[in-house]
Amino acid sequence: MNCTKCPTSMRAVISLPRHNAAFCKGCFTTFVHEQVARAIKSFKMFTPEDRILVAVSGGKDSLALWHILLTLGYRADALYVNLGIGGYSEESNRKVRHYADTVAAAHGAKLIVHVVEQEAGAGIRELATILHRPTCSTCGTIKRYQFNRAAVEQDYDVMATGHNLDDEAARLLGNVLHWQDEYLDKQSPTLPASVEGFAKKVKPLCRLSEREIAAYAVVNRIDYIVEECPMAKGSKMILYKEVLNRLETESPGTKQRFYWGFLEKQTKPEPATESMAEKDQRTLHPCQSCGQPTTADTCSYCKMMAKAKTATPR
Ligand code: Q46
Ligand code: ZN
Repeated sequence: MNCTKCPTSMRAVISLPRHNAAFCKGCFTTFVHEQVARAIKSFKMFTPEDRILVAVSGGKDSLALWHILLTLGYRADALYVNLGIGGYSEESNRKVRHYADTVAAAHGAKLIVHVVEQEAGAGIRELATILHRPTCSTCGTIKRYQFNRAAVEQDYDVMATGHNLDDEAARLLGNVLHWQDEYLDKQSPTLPASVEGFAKKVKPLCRLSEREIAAYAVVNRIDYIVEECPMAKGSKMILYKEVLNRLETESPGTKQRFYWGFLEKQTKPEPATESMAEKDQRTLHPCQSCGQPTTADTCSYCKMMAKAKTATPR
């Protein structure tokens, strides 16, 4: 398959069914940069003057995000929180440091490292056991706290995370399944610094799927940790992602329509609510032919029957 974008028709490295396109290396990189630039602009995330703190984990999403922001010329430093989860944390720590030393440093960007064990006296798993709480909820609280505090204390204008379209669609599905209204309100790709002490938070990868970011990382030779955190096994998020992937295979673009449709609804002002009965009273009147309620002059039943009478039998 060839690239659907460039005149030279280079060989495509990825096909994107939801966009009806296939891209070569160069066009794909441009596509990814454009998607991020669009998200930054349409959700008013930050400007080139702002100082950004990227939350990095060593995985593809956060390292790709750091890479894209630096390539686009933004002032982006990164914060890595070492959770102390055995070999997984050691390896992710190595990947983050490697990227910081070999790529980010040349852009004048620095890496800040927090070690949970040093700050809290124990790693995430031990803390969860002591507190009788699930590891991931303990981890979530600690990471949110550390990132926010670092961003505020070190005067960053905004904190950026690598959440992608798959993450956000899966989270939305979970919130809708349980009708968690207050969480739905917080699903915007830009959350303002609502009160003193709260950093502004943004998700510049919200227009890109997990598969697209993985391809971007490979094409741009970003060395990331492929292994997932061992604590993620069996999580609801993984299940929701699998369900959405099934739907996406059957009908490309489902994930995008689901999440973007939600964002669109969120930004539109609520129309004055009209009850179903009020709407019916406004739009329905008797059919000219039979008298049953209809929105047209003649109801669809009468139209169909009139047509059947005039049609010649086969
Ligand atoms: S890092 Fe932390 Fe995740 Fe690992 S312990 Fe759970 S929450 S799975 S994104
Ligand atoms: Zn091309």
